Amino acid sequence: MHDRIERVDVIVASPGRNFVTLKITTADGIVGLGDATVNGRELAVASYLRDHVAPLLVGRDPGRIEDTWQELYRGVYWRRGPITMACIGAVDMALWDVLGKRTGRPVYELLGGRVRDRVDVYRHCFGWELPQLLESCDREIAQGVRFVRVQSSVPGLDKVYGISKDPNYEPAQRGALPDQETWDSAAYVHHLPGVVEAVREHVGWGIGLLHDSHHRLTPTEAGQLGHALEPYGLYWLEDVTPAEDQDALRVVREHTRVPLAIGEVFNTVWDCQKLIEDRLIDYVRCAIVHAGGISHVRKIYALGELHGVKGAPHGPSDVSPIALAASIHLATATYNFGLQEYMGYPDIVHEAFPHAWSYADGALQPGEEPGLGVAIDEQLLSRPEFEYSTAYLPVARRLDGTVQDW
Ligand code: GCO
Ligand code: MG
Repeated sequence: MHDRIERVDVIVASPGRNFVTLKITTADGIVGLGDATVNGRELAVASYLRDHVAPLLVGRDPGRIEDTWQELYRGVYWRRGPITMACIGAVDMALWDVLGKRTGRPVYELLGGRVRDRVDVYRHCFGWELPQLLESCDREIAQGVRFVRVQSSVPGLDKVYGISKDPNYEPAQRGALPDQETWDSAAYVHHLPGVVEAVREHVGWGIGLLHDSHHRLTPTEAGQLGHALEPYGLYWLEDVTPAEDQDALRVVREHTRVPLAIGEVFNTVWDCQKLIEDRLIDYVRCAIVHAGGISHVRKIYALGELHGVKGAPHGPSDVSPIALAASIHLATATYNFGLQEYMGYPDIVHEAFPHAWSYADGALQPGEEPGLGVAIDEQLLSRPEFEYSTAYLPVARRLDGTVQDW
């Protein structure tokens, strides 16, 4: 045994938004960090970690990363799901962080070493009106970004996924209850192609355009939308149908040649096994945090490599700088990585989680610090203004009042 886990702490704090962080400290004084944030269900992950996982970790060899993963997954019987898998993901990240610090190597070197010079990102561009959307694209492109996800309003709807007044887009809203939104798929499918056409005309053909439908369409609607978008050469259409219905993507594929990306809500390789093996998607979007950590997402990418599917991980504001670091390290060492979402963070989040990874010219770099290269400023986060309070994603209903996948 090289070392043993001595302490396990769970830090729930809110530097602008809620984050759950796992901190593992070893007998040799090495600290490993993992992100366990599940947007809108933070206290469930915190309790799972504190009450059920921490006692199992104390005394263990932190170097047994795969064995710990298997025990937390298979040894519990009640497996899978976002809460369980985010907790396993946090432990896994923290143990890779410890291993990196113990060996003095950045995690990407432990994963096989560099296969690419830069981890390209896409940025989230939005505007209620077209001129604002075009400005938002121009701002990113001027800074060297080559891939933009374009999100726009829909006539007749007063709130839409992906759009906000705040330049730092944040879908979770503080309060005891979720906000309510109305949704109309027909208006959206009718409106979007004109928006994408205008953006394509404005930015030219050298920029990759993406769009997120946020799991809202039926397979037929999704097929129609994909077909209508084909002339504008989308880089990908994201989350077109509710992700758990893997056969829906087969129907979408029959109607359109637009590249498809899905998977930010997947938690294991089994959630996307059919999609990958049957080549029903082009990009798999699992986040390191929600799909069991580096060890498990690595297996998802490996399955993807066999079938021509690339990794394109989720990277919104609710994936903390720790999980983003894990994502960058894995992308740096993975041949069939495609594109990283990078929504960015307000300054206070960068201050709360000082990090070696860096962003410039539309790309991320892992940095050369041992481990994941991210710290946590616990003193800053202990200030009363950064205390956790409930925040929820909105709930959407269709025009007839039935619940719509948000
Ligand atoms: C994305 C996502 C997010 C999610 C958010 C939910 O592709 O960035 O769709 O914006 O809505 O992560 O917590
Ligand atoms: Mg998405």
